[in-house]
Amino acid sequence: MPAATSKRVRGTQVTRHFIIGNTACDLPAPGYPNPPPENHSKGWTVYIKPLPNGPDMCTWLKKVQFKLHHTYNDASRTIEAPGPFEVKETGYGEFGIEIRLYFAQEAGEKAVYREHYLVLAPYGSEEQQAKQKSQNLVVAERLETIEFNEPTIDFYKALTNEDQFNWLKVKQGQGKGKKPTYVFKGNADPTAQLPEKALENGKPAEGGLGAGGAWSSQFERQVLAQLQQSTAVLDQMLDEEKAMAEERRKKLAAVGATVGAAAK
Ligand code: SLL
Repeated sequence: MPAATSKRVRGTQVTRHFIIGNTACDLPAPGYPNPPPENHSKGWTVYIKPLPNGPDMCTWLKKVQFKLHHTYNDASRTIEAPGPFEVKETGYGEFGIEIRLYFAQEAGEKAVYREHYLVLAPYGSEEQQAKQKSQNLVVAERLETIEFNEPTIDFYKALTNEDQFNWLKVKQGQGKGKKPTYVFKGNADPTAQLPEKALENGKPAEGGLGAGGAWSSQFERQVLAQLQQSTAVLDQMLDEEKAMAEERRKKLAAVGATVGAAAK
């Protein structure tokens, strides 16, 4: 019999945004073994992380399994909450990393699958590539979304609890014998929504949208607009394809009619 806690909140949906990505650099580099393993020219870190002012991921995420290329020892790496949900490695080549997200017990949800293709080489415009080379840092990230449909009552409570923003707080000015107070750092409000404008270090970003850890609903709309544009192109191709099919059908019918008439 299902536990009472598995009852679901009908007609409710809770959305969580998060980031999947990797950083990469040429070796040797700080934080990676020096000298690097033989033939390993790159250091990289693949990760799942929350939005800069978003809720704690551990409210919904229990563990993450990263499946690396088979050339790695122990290719399957599992990181338990509280994380950080990341794998730091060295290597020579790019490959697709299979990522499995396991949800908190009370979610009562099956694990979901995502993939991230490791990016090791500088990319983008010439200017962007020059910047990545001079900083010896490539960052390849994308925004991901998970929808919890009709969450269980316990899970819904966790997803709506203020405590999930505690990780954004810092200890402030405690005097001797006084209880420390915790306040939010940065000047952007904690929220589970995407900020309207891209944020960088808690401030509205000046640079490109979605670049360098800046995520916003403005960026989301931009991606949507691009998708709509691609859809329009596909629709047009489909229309053309249909018109050509109709043309072929007419021609065939005409041929059929001629053959039929000749047979009489
Ligand atoms: C390629 N598709 O052929 C890629 C393969 C291999 C990744 C990438 C080293 C692992 C190790 C490594 O970088 N493997 O030696 O531990 O280019």
